[in-house]
Amino acid sequence: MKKREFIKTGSILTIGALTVPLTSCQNSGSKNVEADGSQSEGVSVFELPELPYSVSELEPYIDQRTMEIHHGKHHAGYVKKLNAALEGHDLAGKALTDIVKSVTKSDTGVRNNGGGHYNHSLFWKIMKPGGGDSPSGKLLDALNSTFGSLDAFQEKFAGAAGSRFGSGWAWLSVNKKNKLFISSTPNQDNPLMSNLVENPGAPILGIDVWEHAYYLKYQNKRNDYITNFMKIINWEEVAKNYDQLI
Ligand code: MN3
Repeated sequence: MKKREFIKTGSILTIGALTVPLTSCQNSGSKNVEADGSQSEGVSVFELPELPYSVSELEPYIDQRTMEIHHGKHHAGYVKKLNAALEGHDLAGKALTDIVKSVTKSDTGVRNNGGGHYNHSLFWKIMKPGGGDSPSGKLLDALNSTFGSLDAFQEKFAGAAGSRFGSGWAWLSVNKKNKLFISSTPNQDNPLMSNLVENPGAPILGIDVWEHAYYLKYQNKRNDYITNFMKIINWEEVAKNYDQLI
């Protein structure tokens, strides 16, 4: 596929050996009418995905004001800055997953804002009002066999989220051997960034532990936010992400 060709991301993206489920990061192409009347495909421009619920529906665990600012200002800012960073860039026109997977340490604008767009697009979808029941099926089997029990998984995941120094994320991912693993990354990095992370993989669940994700409600009590996040995990969505990889 040509670099500047419009690429619409589907529900499954194949990136090397990893297939990554992500449906909400689609970019939109535009047709440009040239001076001779012919049409050419425009470079894709990313858009802010809509939330799959209203800004108040994750109450009382995540408050409405935090959601309004987090989605409407922070995520929107990553999208806007990503589009700006991609102007004239080699990665312009590529699917978001390919962009994220290709970033290098020195490519700060694409790294931070491509990661920011990808991470938040995943994050909104793996939460839901009234979520947090428990996983089932193949994912539950894999969590049990990898971590010993669901409780043990949650404890380890909460530990990774709680001990991330400064801003960043904790992840549950699938590696190339189809094994689950927990990791955390600084800033807007994520496990797809194989040039940057120690343990590469495809994330299926992530928690944002930047202060902007919880500070209005929880102030310095990050662990309370992490505990409450567990109550709104959309395990069906996480299982869907897992099943698409396995
Ligand atoms: Mn955030």
